Amino acid sequence: GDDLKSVLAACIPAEQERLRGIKTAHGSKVLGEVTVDQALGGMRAIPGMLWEVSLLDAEEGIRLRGHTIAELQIPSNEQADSVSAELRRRAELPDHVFRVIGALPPGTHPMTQFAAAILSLQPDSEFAKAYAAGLPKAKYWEPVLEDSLNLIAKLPAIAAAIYRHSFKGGRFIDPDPSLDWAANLAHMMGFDDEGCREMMRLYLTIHADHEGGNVSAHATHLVGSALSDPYLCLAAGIAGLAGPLHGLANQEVLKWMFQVQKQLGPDPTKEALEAFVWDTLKAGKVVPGYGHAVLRTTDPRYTCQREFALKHLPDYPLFKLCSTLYDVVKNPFPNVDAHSGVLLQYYGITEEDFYTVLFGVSRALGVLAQGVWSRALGFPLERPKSLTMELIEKRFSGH
Ligand code: NMX
Ligand code: MLT
Repeated sequence: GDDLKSVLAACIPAEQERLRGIKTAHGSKVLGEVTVDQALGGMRAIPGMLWEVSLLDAEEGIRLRGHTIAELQIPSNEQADSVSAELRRRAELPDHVFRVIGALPPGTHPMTQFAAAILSLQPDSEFAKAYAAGLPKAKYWEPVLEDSLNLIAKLPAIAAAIYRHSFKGGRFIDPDPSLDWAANLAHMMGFDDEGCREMMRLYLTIHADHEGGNVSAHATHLVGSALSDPYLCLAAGIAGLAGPLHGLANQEVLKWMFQVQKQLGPDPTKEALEAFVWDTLKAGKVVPGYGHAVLRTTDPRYTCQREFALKHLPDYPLFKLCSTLYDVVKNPFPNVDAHSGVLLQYYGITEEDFYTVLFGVSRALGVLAQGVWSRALGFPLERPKSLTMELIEKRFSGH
């Protein structure tokens, strides 16, 4: 068959063999040295894990399985339809998930609701059950794939339920079985025009993966290395994505832009905007959406959203503000989060506290796909070495 599981089953043995070959031929070679600065500086650029789904280059940006963002037209129509059908079959959300979301105190941040809803599905984990029943290691990937597909299939309904609960008085909308995964998310949130659907497809594609070291991917990966099931892993990743230096930056960008509009009007001059940026920096705050731990160029995910905006909303005032900001800040360069909220606002998704949930729905694709590979390739428990200041002092100051 050419369903996902059969395709994977057919290519896993060769990849396992490849990994064994790398270990045998190169296992004792040196990948890099680690400086004290790196140990103190958030482990930036230390090569310490495998991540097959995507690879980031500081100058070029992300490649997903070797393809740049601009080249992403991958599946054939039949492949896309088959995955859509597979997800549709698994999409129904158990009633208790709505009750869990509804039971949280009013005002609970959508990302907290998201993590709680994901965890509330964990009792359904096939992997956890199979592991407890003594599943052999070579078969781990099979229930991990099941769990991952079940979870990915349910994420649009979870996200839409959080949206409707938080902002639309809790009136939920049923999925439309004729729609694809992304369009159904827009539909269940209450947005049915084709432009919004197309924006959602773009959004959910470009946020899917950004190699293994970013906070959400690494958190998911780390927890998975303990053989926690995909529900537990994704909840960990989502908790990391909820931080303002990571995924929550897309919410922060909008709050910041609204402050600009409030103080400077809808269409500020470059000079006024520059002064506003300086005020932000002098107040000891970051300019959200700008800068990146790895990228040293404009994020191609930003560029493709800009191209979408130039085509569909060229005269939208918030897009113009976003463009002027680009001209003013330039360095550090804008990342994906500097643009995404502008598109959402245009199509009427105006509640910026919700934006990181959409990032998370997309990010699940990459981190859960890698989770399947991590188990298929038998990756071990992650356990890097930590140090104390005393140890570093003793080692380098000769006492
Ligand atoms: N505003 C103000 N200062 C900044 C910014 C910014 N947007 N970006 C970097 N810097 C500063 C940074 O604090 C550092 O200062 P210092 O040397 O005084 O500590 C200096 O510029 C060099 O920073 P880098 O080493 O290039 O970046 P680093 O790896 O430390 O930080 C981020 C990366 C993403 C944490 C940082 O750029 C930032 O806080 N950006 C704003 C938040 C944001 O947009 N995050 C989203 C990232 C994408 N995502 O979705 O996860
Ligand atoms: C991401 O998409 O994860 C962000 O750009 C952050 C990162 O890569 O570190």
